[in-house]
Amino acid sequence: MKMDKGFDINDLTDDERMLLDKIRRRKEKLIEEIQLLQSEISGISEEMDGMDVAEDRKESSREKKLVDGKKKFNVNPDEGITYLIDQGLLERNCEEVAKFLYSDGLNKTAIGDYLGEREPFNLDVLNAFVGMQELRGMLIVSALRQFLWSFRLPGEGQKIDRMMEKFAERYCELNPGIFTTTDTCYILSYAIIMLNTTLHNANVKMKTGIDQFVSMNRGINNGGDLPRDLLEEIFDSIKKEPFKIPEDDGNDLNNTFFNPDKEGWLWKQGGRYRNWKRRWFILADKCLYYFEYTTDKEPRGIIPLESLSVRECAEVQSRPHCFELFGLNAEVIKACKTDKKTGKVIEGRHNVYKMSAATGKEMDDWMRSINSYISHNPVYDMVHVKRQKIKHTGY
Ligand code: 4IP
Repeated sequence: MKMDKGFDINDLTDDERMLLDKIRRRKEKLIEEIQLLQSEISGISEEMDGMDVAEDRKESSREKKLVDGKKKFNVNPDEGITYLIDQGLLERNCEEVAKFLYSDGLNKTAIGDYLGEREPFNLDVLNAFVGMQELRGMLIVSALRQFLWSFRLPGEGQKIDRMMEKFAERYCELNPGIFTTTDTCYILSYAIIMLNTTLHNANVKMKTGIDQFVSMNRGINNGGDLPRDLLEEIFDSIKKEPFKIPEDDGNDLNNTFFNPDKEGWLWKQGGRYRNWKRRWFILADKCLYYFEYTTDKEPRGIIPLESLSVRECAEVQSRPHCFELFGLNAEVIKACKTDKKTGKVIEGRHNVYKMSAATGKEMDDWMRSINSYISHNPVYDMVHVKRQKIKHTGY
């Protein structure tokens, strides 16, 4: 082959021509294959683009349904859960539903309502929900803070009771050896909630002290006392930092325990001698206590409010804004007072206690507060039942 005058196919030998043909065919084949591959690639990438869009659409519709489900749940928890299950977003399984109750965007009142239902499935969900609370190694007050923040306790006594029982069981299971029984943990939990009220409610002027808190909890550990160190630690924790309770609209634990106890000056009429004395009154533990001075340690008299009623009454001896406490039968009201001469505690001698407030508003406030104390509170009854149970277990 001569290359000096340029390339001429006629100068090629037969063998060289055949080789050149072969190379050409191979090249064409390769080009064909490349074009085929390119078209396949572009087909696949189009397909993939299409799939992404479908996936995005699917994902966004899932998201939307989840948001809808949460909204429905917040209005009606049962309907919300049913919707999410029907849409395939939630399994009908108590563990899965309990897990869902910890997700963002749910109303804590709705969670509390759902967990408080008596249906077997809801009870299983409650079990699973409390079972997901990690309370190991926590001081009971911290455990309670965490528990009461995860949902809002409903107002109904039986519901509160079920939830607090579950809390006590879970706490004792994860922290064995602190309390003798779960009832102890249950009673102490309520005592802590009440302590929070007395320490942090601006309307309560006579704050519970550590000694009072210790004595309130005497005998609750199956007849024995809890270590003072533990009670002191709880007391300090609550004093330093009040409970954070999810905000809401009303009829719930906040009304049950976080209602202001009341205290203030009132004029009281004597029993036998109908003179009027200005006394400092405190409403607490279902009793009305009265003191001569705000700083007195011992009350002059104690009026248990159980089985009493309150009503406004006409002006007495020109005293304005009068109201009275009275029993259903006109007998002497069960109450006690300190006898001025002997200093001994004696029975009261009133058939009716007449009080006079400084203003009409104060009179209304007192009557409202006393009424809310008098009206039946199932939660107090439940705590009372647990206390009785502990008392009668033979310790
Ligand atoms: C007293 O009058 C005071 O009013 C007592 O109120 C009252 O007791 C007595 O009623 C009444 O006789 P004197 O101070 O003139 O003795 P307080 O204890 O707040 O000082 P009550 O039962 O209202 O506390 P009788 O019923 O105990 O006599």
